Amino acid sequence: MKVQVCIIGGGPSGLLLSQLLHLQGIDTIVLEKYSRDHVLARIRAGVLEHGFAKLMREARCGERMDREGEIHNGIHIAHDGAIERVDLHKYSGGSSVIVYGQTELTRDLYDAREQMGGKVVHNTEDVTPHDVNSDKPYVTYRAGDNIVRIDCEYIIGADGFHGVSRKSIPKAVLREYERVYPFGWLGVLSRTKPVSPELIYAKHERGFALCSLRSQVLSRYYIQVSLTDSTEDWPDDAFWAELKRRLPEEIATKLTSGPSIEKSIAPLRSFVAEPMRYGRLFLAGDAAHIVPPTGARGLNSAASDIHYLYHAMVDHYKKGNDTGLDGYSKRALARVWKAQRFSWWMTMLLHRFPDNIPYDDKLQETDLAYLFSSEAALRSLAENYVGLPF
Ligand code: FAS
Ligand code: PHB
Repeated sequence: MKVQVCIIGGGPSGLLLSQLLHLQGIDTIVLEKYSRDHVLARIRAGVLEHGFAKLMREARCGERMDREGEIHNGIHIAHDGAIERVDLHKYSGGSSVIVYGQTELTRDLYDAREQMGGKVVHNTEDVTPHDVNSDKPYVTYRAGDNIVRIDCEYIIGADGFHGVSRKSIPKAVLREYERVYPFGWLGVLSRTKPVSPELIYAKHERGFALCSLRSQVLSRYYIQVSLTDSTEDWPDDAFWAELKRRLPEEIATKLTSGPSIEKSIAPLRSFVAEPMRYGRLFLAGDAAHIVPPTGARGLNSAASDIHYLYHAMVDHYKKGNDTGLDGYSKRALARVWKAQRFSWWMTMLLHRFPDNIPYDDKLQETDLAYLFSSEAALRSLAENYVGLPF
């Protein structure tokens, strides 16, 4: 088979790019390792930048997001028993975020691919990029006993952190930057009324906590846990009790608990691979960079990669102009590192670090005190949270 662009990975990055390029008449195929149901069973991000939402509308996939998603104009930060609001709308000059689950967003993209007759192949085994540093790259995968070959002009590695694409870039070329945090996030999804109409990020001496939501009947909560913990160590009652301990009294008494319908622990890491292009192979999303979810940047950084790749591909195929493709890695990384910085800062600000010396704890307190005493600091947080310009 021959296509113009072969996309490895059927997560939000790969599907969004495939949809956007299809609308421009550019032929793609998406190769996904797992089934559609497996991909849609993942509970991940929930906050969308306004730039991402705009891209979903351009991809003609924004209808349900705009109908069922919630526009949030603020977040709250709880610390030392108090709770303070960050007016995102005011301090970002009029922007906001949309709270809409990654699961639903990915479902909308799959539906749109299907409706347009898009080529998405599931359960592809041993996907392997070949000759990526030549002008005739191709990808193979195993379908049962058959090896299927896809000849293409470009390969997009949108196969996440554990994918094959990044690993196919020679070590001599690839530079990896990483910071691993000494804790994880235990996340619980429950069919309960969210405790707050806006997100609450809580800093507490027992550790971080986050009150988020997917809808007015579906809540998403997180607590900071040790990396040695397992979900078995956290039966529902223990989770709810610990969450309430970390929230201000006025919030804890209002919190509705219930059976968890999903419970998982995600380790926290900051990671960037450079360059994001090697020959005809372009990396996008988690395949090239990971952030701790404290800044709600993970999915949004993936979307900015897709924004740059989409426009670069259109310029290449429609105008024969390769400036975008040649500048993709530099441009995408410039925005990725800003999301890295913001996510690292939010993580350092709001988590309990077991090895902190008293001086560090004082700095953390002072960082929070400065934040809520300075319009400039609030504007900086707000503009990063709603999404920096593409
Ligand atoms: P994805 O990982 O979503 O998609 C890659 C796809 O490639 C997957 O479907 C995978 O099955 C497929 N694939 C992998 N290897 C392959 C191969 N060899 N061949 C073919 N296909 C292959 N972000 C937030 O903002 N908030 C959160 O709370 C949050 N929670 C997260 C929790 C977890 C556990 C994880 C891992 C991430 C979380 N994130 C969160 C970040 C998340 O939203 C990612 O940024 C987002 O999924 C990135 O999308 P993709 O780049 O499409 O990668
Ligand atoms: C979520 O709703 O899953 C969520 C929201 C904000 C974050 C991280 C996760 O910073």
